[in-house]
Amino acid sequence: MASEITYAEVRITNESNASGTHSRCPAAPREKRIHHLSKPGSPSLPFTSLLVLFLLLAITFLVAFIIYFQKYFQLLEVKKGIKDITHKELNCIKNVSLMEDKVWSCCPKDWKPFGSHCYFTSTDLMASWNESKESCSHMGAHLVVIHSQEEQDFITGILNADVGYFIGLLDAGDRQWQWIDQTPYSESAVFWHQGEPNNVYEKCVIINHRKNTKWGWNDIPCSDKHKSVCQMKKMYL
Ligand code: MMA
Ligand code: CA
Repeated sequence: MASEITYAEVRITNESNASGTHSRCPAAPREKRIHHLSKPGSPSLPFTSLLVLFLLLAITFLVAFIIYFQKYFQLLEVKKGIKDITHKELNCIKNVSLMEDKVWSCCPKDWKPFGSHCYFTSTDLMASWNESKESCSHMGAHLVVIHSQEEQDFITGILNADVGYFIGLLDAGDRQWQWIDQTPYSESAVFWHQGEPNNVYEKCVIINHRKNTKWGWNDIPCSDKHKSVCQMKKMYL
């Protein structure tokens, strides 16, 4: 009996050890784990998320602020540009470009677009080189500057073969050819008629059509009266 009791006691001890560890142990650490998660975590976790949220909000505000001011200044520039435009009517085309801003490229009405420029042939009476230069200038343009075969071909394509047109090329002295927009004069892109330039006293240049050499340049006296071609940069809105 006594041994049975002892056995029973032992069993109980064993059972309590065996089942107790299995049943209480997961409960005890679970409680402990909850305490660990909630006690130090309960003030820091929401605090961290609040901090992250605040930082995100701050970054979003900052980005929005920067974008807003960028757009604002862009708009100011466009407005200033529009004020500077002396032309009442523009023809614009929407550029198929990935560039987000300044999508529309415009030329004044009656001007012809080519590349990044607009071209205009004088409709008024013939004028000297200086008068022609002034006339272009009043329209926010300058006498045409030609830097490639493509440009030369485009320009001659819009001209009348029966008359001559002043271009923005000038002899600064001693056959020092200078473009009116200060871009360099390159011997690799010149379209002089055969035998031209031929006279040191002819310091201005026209583009005209000759039966033998077709379209080309000729140096002439600046006081001669001719039509002219004006050029300006396209306006981007
Ligand atoms: C001729 C020829 C040119 C010159 C002009 C001046 C008609 O062309 O000599 O080189 O510039 O005359 O009018
Ligand atoms: Ca000449």
